[in-house]
Amino acid sequence: MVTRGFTGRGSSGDQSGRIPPGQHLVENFPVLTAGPTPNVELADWKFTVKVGPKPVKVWNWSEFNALPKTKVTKDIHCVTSWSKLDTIWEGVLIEDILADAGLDRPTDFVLAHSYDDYSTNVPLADLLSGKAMVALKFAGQPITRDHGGPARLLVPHLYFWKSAKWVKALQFTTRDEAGFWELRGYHIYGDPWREQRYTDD
Ligand SMILES: Nc1nc2c(c(=O)[nH]1)N[C@H]1C(S)=C(S)[C@@H](COP(=O)(O)O)O[C@H]1N2
Ligand SMILES: [Mo]
Repeated sequence: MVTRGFTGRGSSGDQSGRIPPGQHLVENFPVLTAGPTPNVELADWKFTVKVGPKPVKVWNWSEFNALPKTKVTKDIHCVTSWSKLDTIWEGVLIEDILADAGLDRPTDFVLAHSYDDYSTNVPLADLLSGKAMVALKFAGQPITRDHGGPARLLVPHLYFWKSAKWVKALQFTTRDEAGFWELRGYHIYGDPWREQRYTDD
């Protein structure tokens, strides 16, 4: 049984059990982006939920910001081996997005799409029950552009490549379809506690 360290928020002295195997702690916040950083103006920003090819609901920035907001404090783990503790995010939980779209569980898998043509796949169960959000703020401030602003997916219990920056759509798929890094040798699921870094881990 692995101790995942959900306790001890605010008592950053006790870090035992919070660093997954093969990871080390950082205090800074590294930027990792596969290509150029997109510039998405709030006036042009849109977020879409699709079932297969079919758009079910589209929000503009002000509509999306009117959805219920939730604040979380989470540890994040990048596959390049850094982990950062107690990161503070505010955004809209995926279940609150789906409720506003009038969707329950159309399929079991989701592909997140980004403005830079990045994508990543996550099983729906890993996006529900307060596990994931479309984050709008980091540490009380709008998310900076290099970290995925105006809005990024946050799925902190999986390796951080699953937290798609500049997210523009969640697409329900019938099968678990590999995204950008999953097609390039990274694990289809990416659990840091089981060290699922590469395809065959
Ligand atoms: N759209 C998009 N999202 C992305 C990436 C990317 O290149 N494009 N990189 C991923 C990777 S590999 C990591 S580790 C995290 C890094 O997020 P950060 O730059 O805020 O640390 O974003 C993930 N999300
Ligand atoms: Mo990464």
